[in-house]
Amino acid sequence: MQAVRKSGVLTGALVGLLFTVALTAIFFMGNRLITLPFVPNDFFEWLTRVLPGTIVPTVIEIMVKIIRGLNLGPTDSTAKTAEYLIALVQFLVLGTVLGGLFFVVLRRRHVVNSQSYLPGAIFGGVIGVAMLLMSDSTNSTSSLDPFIRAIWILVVFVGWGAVLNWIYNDLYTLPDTARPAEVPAASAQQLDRRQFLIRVGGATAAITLVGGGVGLALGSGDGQRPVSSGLAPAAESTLDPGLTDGQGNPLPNAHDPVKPAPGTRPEYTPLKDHYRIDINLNPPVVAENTWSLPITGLVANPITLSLSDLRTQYAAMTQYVTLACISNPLGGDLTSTTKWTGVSLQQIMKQVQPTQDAGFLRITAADGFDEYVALDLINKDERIMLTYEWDGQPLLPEHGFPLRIYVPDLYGMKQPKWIETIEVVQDWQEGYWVRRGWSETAQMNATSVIDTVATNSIIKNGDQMLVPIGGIAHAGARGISKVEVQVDNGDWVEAQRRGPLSQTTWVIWRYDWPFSEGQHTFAVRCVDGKGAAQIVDVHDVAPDGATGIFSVNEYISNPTNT
Ligand SMILES: Nc1nc2c(c(=O)[nH]1)N[C@H]1C(S)=C(S)[C@@H](COP(=O)(O)O)O[C@H]1N2
Ligand SMILES: [Mo]
Repeated sequence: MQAVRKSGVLTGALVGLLFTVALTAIFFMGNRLITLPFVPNDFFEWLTRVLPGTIVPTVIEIMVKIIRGLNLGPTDSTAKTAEYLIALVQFLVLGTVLGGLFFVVLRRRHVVNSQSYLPGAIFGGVIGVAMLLMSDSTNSTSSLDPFIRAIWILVVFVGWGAVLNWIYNDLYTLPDTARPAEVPAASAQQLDRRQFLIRVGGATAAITLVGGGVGLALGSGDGQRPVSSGLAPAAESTLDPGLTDGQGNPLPNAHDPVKPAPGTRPEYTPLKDHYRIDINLNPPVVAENTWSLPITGLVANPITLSLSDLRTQYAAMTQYVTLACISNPLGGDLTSTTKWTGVSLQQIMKQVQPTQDAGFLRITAADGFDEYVALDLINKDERIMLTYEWDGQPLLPEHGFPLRIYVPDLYGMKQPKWIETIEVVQDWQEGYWVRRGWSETAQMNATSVIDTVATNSIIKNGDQMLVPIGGIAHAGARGISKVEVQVDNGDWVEAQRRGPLSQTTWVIWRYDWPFSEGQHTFAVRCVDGKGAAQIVDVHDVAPDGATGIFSVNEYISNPTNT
């Protein structure tokens, strides 16, 4: 094997890919068994945080469009699934490239007679160090001691590099005497290589099956960490499930005579269906017993609060809130309503006493997210609160356990979950998404949506037939003073409004439309509580949130008489 015939790049890439599949299976098993870091996800999360400017938001926007365009399912969970897939593919591509690179470099250096695994082990070690730094900076797939995590990642990558080297040696440093004399050199080597790769492929498949299988069968894995609930099970309720909260308590507007048109989204979102948007594949793990909240900076009286301090030392406040993501397209499902409980920041600011220079709260979160809130705003609005419960339960891990903030009227991007620190500072700065091109103010736009044209719930009114049409209207904390519906470019007709759960939630509206068979276009618009009409100009979500008139076009056929 003296002559260097091929660069080795393709062979190296193939071996790199196979071993990275096995590597992924090993990381998966470690993660599921004892929550060792799942490096492919950590690598993905690291990348999404360091990629400059608007690359990530643009990718998200395209993803949301595809999901909605192809009707692939709920936007948030489908997007997360897509992200997991991207994370996996990205990691495999990286392993493939590194495998090719490794072979090329050894070939270039004419390493043809070595039986050492050292170059590979070093190569793997260098990648391992890079990976453990990335994994550490995201810190979201493992709750284990950093030292154990580091050793695990290093050992696995050193092993990966060493086996890469072992394959290289076997493919490219076969002694000439091992080859039958009558077979031409090239084909003998190719035969060996093919057999060899089949064996490597087999071994890889075995590791992958065992790792993946053990991981799936035995592990509890992350994302399933126990959540302390400590609450009595939901009481039996005789009320319509759409009219109670998660504990079965009647909602404040349960007796409102205006009922939602059949098919309208639930006015109070079941907790499990609340949309979820954040920069993490798996929610950060925050343990209640080690968590505490330092409130420091420009204050006369810095304090540190535990979760139980927050629960017991301050008056609790409960508010019904509709949250929306600035990435929610017109008529989209990235908006939900639930009951938030926490402590008004006015109480806490009174206690810490910001100094003369103090201007803003800088809030940081366990996942590296950060945002700023103006003290002026807090002083004006007692509803701004540190929130520890949703729907009468401690926050779920994916919704920010143990603590998140509520700031009325602003999109979710301004409202950190998993809060870790609050520092009172003098000057405003751009928060996480603002630095990536999204709105500085992020005030919620007024929006109205048709959820249903309920042709199978027609109401007979004398000889008239009425089709209930309905949906939601929302304008942040500004309320809704009017909803109007237009059919086929006719006059705008005012719809009925159901009394909302609070000033800051969406309003359920309905319009009982006099039926006529045929193709029809239905449109809706609203006016906010301050008299400002919904913006009709069509804008996509970036950078200020979607605007425009929502409409549906449908063929309405004569209901079969029964
Ligand atoms: N720490 C942290 N907080 C965050 C985010 C995040 O990525 N990290 N995403 C924000 C965005 S963009 C939205 S829309 C809301 C969504 O909250 P939810 O997932 O609980 O519905 O959380 C906000 N708070
Ligand atoms: Mo968002």
